[in-house]
Amino acid sequence: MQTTKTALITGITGQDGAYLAQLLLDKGYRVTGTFRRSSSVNFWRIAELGIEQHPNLSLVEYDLTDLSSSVRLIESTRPDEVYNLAAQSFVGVSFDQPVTTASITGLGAVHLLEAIRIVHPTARFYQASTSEMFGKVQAVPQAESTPFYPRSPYGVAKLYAHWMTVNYRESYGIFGSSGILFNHESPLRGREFVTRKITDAVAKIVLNKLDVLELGNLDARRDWGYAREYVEGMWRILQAAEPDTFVLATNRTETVRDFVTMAFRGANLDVEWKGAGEQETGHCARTGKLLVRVSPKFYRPAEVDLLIGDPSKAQRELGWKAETSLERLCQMMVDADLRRNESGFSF
Ligand code: NDP
Ligand code: GDR
Repeated sequence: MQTTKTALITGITGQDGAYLAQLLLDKGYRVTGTFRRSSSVNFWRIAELGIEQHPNLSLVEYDLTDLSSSVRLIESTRPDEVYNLAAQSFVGVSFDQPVTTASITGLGAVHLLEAIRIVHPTARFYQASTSEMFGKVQAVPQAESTPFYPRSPYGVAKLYAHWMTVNYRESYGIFGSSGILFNHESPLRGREFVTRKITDAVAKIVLNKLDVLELGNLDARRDWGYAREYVEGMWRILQAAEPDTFVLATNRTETVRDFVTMAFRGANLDVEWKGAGEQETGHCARTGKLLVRVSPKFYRPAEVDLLIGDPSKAQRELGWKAETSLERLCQMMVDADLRRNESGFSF
């Protein structure tokens, strides 16, 4: 059934913002999406989804680090639902830019919560929390009740925003909910993240545009799902009767190495692994050609070794479940990157 609701999405130029905007527009929402002023605005994701010119979509400039802009944004849009997806979201960069990350990813959420409290307290607020808040393994699998132990400035900033969301819920009765989402990927994933870096490199290697893929820690384990399904979970979180916290995950974990093997297989190449640690290399099983090597420059000062989520609360209370297998997701990404690189038009 079509709705007459309105939604505000911060970070519409990102992976999740684009998919969520499409989902809400399909449901009949009027959507305002925010983007940052920059010398070259990147609308390629909403363009690729075909919603850039949608009559129910408005795009407004906004920077999350500015409190007064946040107040004016909420005042002028008065949305039924606010999805706070904007963030400095790259864990690696957060070690180099801890203060910027704290300001955008941590305080930014509080600017929106304050704006809602001051001018529009009936809005429902979704905070994009993350499995990075679990960080150093305290329990397997990780659920809503698992203790947090973030391992990066990004994880710490997100934990602050997470607890502030809970605090505004408990202190002021704001409908503030948090989705603790495990890694989710897609053909629209940014190329700085490992899955897309891998699928883009596989495409380039196959097309002779790149020699070797260089990666950091191949042993890290992640619970990778399909982003399109996760934005549906975000929406369901805000449709619940009460504000709450939910884990969204697949409950399957694989190493970065496994994902590399899977991605090359998706382009009909089998990888053979040799050596260990910084000396580890991946070779074409047929020709012996070097395809992958490890470079310490991609290691992080502190690593999150093992993430695997327990999404049973979301399944029980929201009817949400991840459906797409990692093999299918990886193939989708490889195919998209082969297509883009063949056409010479790859973001
Ligand atoms: P992206 O990095 O793709 O998108 C982040 C968005 O935030 C971009 O639109 C970016 O704009 C915007 N942004 C960054 N800084 C600011 C700022 N100062 N003011 C306003 N907007 C800003 O992230 P994803 O789509 O992958 O993730 C969405 C959210 O979910 C993020 O908060 C992320 O931390 C969180 N998350 C993501 C997970 C994942 O696996 N994808 C898992 C768990 C949580 P610009 O295009 O200009 O850079
Ligand atoms: P993550 O995603 O840090 O989990 O955060 P990322 O894809 O960056 O890293 C996943 C794992 O791969 C290892 N790795 C590499 N990572 C990158 N980016 N580049 C490399 O070359 C490389 N080699 C190995 C990393 O060390 C790590 O262990 C993502 C982001 O979307 C966050 O915003 C989100 O909150 C979490 O997922 C859940």
